[in-house]
Order: sequence, then structure tokens, then C-alpha cells
Amino acid sequence: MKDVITKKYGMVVILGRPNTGKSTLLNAIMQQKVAITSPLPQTTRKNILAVFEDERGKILFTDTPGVLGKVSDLMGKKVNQEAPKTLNKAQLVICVVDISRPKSEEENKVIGLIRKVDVKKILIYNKIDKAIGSKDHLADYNYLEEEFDKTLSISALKEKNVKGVINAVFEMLPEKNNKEIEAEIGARQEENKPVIGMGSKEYVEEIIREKAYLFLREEVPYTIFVGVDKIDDKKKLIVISATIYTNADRYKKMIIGREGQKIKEIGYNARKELELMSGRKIFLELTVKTDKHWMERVNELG
Ligand SMILES: Nc1nc2c(ncn2[C@@H]2O[C@H](COP(=O)(O)OP(=O)(O)OP(=O)(O)O)[C@@H](O)[C@H]2O)c(=O)[nH]1
Ligand SMILES: [Mg+2]
Repeated sequence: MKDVITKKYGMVVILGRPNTGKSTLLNAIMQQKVAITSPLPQTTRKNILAVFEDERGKILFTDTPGVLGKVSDLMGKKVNQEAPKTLNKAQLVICVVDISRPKSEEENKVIGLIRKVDVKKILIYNKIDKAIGSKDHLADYNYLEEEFDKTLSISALKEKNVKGVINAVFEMLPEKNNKEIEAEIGARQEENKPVIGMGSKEYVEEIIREKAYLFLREEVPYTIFVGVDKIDDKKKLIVISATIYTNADRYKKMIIGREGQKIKEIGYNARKELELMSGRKIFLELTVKTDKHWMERVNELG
């Protein structure tokens, strides 16, 4: 009889309130940018899947949008449905808290979701590099530990103890044979289209949105949606046309900026990053349009 090779495998959902560093942690685990990050909450809008693999096995990570306490608009409602969608598929849940900020009501909502699923659970105290002196709010979160199988302190940004997270996950996951692993990864990816692939239309849209989050203030980022209209691969360069939609003319003015300065800044930084990723020269043409109803049409747009 042939030996069946078994390895560790499981789906791991990364959960937490907005801005705790979930996407930064996934990027640190994967050692590449699979999810955009920003200093503003509500950066991730869709579940993002990434497969981590080493000699021990495969982990299918899902980065989810931060769980919101109060939801005021249609986009917020859609975003808040993303994390619960994947939870019942998980073998393990990682809950990321930001110990450099006081606990908030949103944490209770996250814990409520986690209590509903009977799986292994890891609590991550993130941003230990920042949680110093008056910014150390660890005591706010200690009470959570009894809900979890393991607790780890890390800095996702400085990549401190990220390996510890991967080790803990592998320790807790079950063994499966290769055929089962491939079938399950295929099924999960099928349910979560589109998976953000490097160089894909969605990836370009996300990079542009990330730069918009970096250079725009206050509520403006939440009013935008990015759509790539065309990617034209000419021999010498890739020509990309994309549109930034917003829901009011005053936001459109702010996105364009005085003498087009803002949109130039967003475009320049997006182009630089896309060039670095692709190793190709890129011409990026950005247009800003007002579309009052983009939030209602986000499924057909995205
Ligand atoms: N100092 C410090 N900053 C961090 C750390 N991890 C993440 N950040 C920063 O925290 C901000 C939010 O990070 P994200 O990874 O976008 O957070 P998120 O949890 O994915 O946020 P949402 O997608 O909005 O739910 C960014 O500015 C990160 O650079 C950390 O370990 N230390
Ligand atoms: Mg995120």
C-alpha cells in the first residue's frame, strides 16, 4: 500500500476591529503585499485570501475588514457582512487587538462573533513597539485571554514575533492529506472571488485606493471607489486608465486638489509602487468622477 502524505492544513480567519493591523500582519506573514494598509480605519473592504506554505503544510489565511460598531452607510453595511461570512469555514481564528489604544465597544462585537464559533482561537496583542508609557493599554485587554487557546505579543509592522504566529497556527491545525488540502483550498477560493492577484485589475484598484487613503483627509477616503477602465500592455510600457468615483462634487474637488496637486500625488505614488511590483514602466491615467450612487452599484462596479 502507498503511503499517504499528510501535512498540516486549515483555514485561518484574521479578525478584529478596524485599524488593529490585520492586513499588516497578513503581509508580514506572506512577506509580500497582498492586502493594502493605511493609518485610517476601514481600509480593507473585502475578504482577502492568501496561502502560506512551508515544509509543515499550508495555511489559507483570510484577512477580513475590521468589524465596525456603528454602521452609517451602505458601504459600511456591506463591509460588516464580510467577516461573519467566512467564520463558519475556519479551523482557527486569530483576533488582533491594538494594545496602543484603549479598548472600545467594537471589541465586544468582535468577541461576540468569536464566541459563536467552536474553533481554536489565538489572541494577538499587536503594536507592542508603540504601546509604551502612556500608550500602553495592555491592561484593557487582559480579560480577553480566557476566551483564547493562546495569546501572543507582536509587532506586525516591525515584524516582531510574526514567526511565532505562524508556529502557533501550525501547532494547532489538524493534519490532512494532499488531495484533501488542494480540494479545500480550491473550494474556498471559488467562494471568495475575486482573489486579489498581483497585477490583476483588482490589485491595481487597491493600490490606487491605498494611495488615496494616504493623501486624502477625514471622510473623503470613505466616499471613494476605484475602477480600472483599461490595462493596455504595450511593449515598452503598460498604459493603465482608472477612475476614482466619489459621491459628491465637493469631494471630487478635494481629490483633484488645487491645480491638480492631490490627484498628481496619488497617481505618482500608485505608479511608483506598481512599477516596483511589476518591474515594468507604467503610464497611469487617473480620472475623477462624481457618482452619487456608487455605493448602491458597488457589486456591478466591483
Ligand atoms: N506602530 C505600529 N503600527 C502598526 C502595526 N501594525 C499595523 N500598524 C499600523 O496600523 C495602521 C493600520 O494597519 P492595517 O493593517 O491597515 O489595519 P487593519 O486592521 O487591516 O485595518 P482595516 O482594514 O481598516 O480593518 C497602519 O498605519 C499600519 O502601519 C504595529 O505593529 N506597530
Ligand atoms: Mg485591513
